[in-house]
Amino acid sequence: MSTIATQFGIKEALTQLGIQEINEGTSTGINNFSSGEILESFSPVDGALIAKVTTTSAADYEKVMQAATEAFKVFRLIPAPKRGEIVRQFGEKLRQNKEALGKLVSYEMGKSLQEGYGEVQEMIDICDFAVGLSRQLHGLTMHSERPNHRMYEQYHPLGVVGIISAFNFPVAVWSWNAALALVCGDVCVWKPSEKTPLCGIACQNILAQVLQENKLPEGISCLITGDYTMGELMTNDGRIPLISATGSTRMGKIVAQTVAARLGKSLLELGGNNAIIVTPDADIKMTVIGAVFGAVGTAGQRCTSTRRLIIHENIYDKVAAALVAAYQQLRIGNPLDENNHVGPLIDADAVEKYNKALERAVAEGGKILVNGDVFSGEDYESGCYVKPAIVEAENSFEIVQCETFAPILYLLKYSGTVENAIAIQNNVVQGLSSAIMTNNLREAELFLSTAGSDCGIANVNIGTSGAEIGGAFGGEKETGGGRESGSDAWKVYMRRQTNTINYGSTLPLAQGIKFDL
Ligand code: UN1
Repeated sequence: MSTIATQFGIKEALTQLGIQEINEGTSTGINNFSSGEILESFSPVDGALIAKVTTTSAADYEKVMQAATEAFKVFRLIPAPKRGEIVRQFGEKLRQNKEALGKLVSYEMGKSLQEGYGEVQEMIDICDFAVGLSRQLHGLTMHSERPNHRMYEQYHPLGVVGIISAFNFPVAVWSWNAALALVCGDVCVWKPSEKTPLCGIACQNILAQVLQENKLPEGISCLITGDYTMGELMTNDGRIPLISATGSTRMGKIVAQTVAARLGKSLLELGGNNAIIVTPDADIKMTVIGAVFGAVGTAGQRCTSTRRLIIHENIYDKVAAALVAAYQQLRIGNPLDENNHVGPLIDADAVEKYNKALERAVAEGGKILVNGDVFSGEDYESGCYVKPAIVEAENSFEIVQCETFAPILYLLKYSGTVENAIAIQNNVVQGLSSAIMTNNLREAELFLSTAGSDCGIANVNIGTSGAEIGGAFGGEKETGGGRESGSDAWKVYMRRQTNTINYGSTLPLAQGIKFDL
């Protein structure tokens, strides 16, 4: 264990979560089996090796799918509220393990400890939501056009749900899918990011304990680890009716096409290019808090991170100055130390993308307002710590049109009415999250109207990130169109069936057709 890991109790956290030096990363629960290559998980916090994982081989994958398919036959017959009880117990175990899991998230992924705990809280919240939902998987009833007939619709479980998740929310995004899928009667096969396999193993261990305590088949929740080739097996697999994938737009396009080729369903939560519009009627103090947290929280590695600020020219200088001053207050360093605001990027590749994006922004004519930098020295040993930067730019810059997973905030100026700002905000290929800062009712309502933001999430006087689990989460355009988490997102995890019952003694046909024999 490294000095930081020892100092911040990572070893104890790993032990509590059942993580050993070498872990079986293929799992259908308690009885793990895996025989693939070794994957090493390094912490971006200090560059230290945390643990090793034996990944899933193609043969292991077959075993997992068989276990999952068998488990579904049992699980689908358990009444939904009883499945909710399983999810309730899982939520309880998450409460008991919140500290340990939050620490592991922070250490393996690099987000601040508070955000690590926040992520586990999202898991607990979605479990609570799913428990209530387990008694509300309603369909509608309709009036039949025929006498003595009744029509209604009902929702049945789909089967095996494949979950492919990203490194930036290594536990919460899985739980949004898994908690809903489980109350819906589905079983889950999860491939976490190869950058955060230990978070996956920790969650799997917690859920597997609940299944074991309830004498349920361990195949109800399966974990597979490895690189994109595992994802390919899943997306091509006709035994998986739904693939829920979170990640880049590039990855999502491949997943969408592969799953569509076999007429499977996919739920995609891909890149964002989220903006906050700041109008002359904005509260500047609130704007600064929302924008800074949105841009530098999780080191700019949320799909909901604020990447663009669209500021009215009359208040542009004032807002820019307030932001520059706020950025001087930021403390960048070990995310386990709660005095720091910003932790490291995930790896060296991300640092390179950050550097390249800043270079390109300048090459395209951008003006640096807050310098970027890569930290070096003893406290930044992993080499992944970067300084959040602010660049004055134009929406038309190629780099501004791209999602760079790093703390780079582009300031864009607009003049005239809010319609102009909305046009800039919508003029990107992505459509996840958006916000407006204004105390002007007309501006706020216009932003939320049909002629307003084209994103899946549109907020007033809040930043772009930090959505609550109760709403449906996802976005339009190249964000992929999927909705996860709250509201009626559960419907995608079930198949809908329309039932018509004739309780009379004749057989009238619909549409008035006569067919007498
Ligand atoms: C993501 O970055 O993939 O709204 C999810 C938020 C978080 C979830 C982000 N609740 O910022």
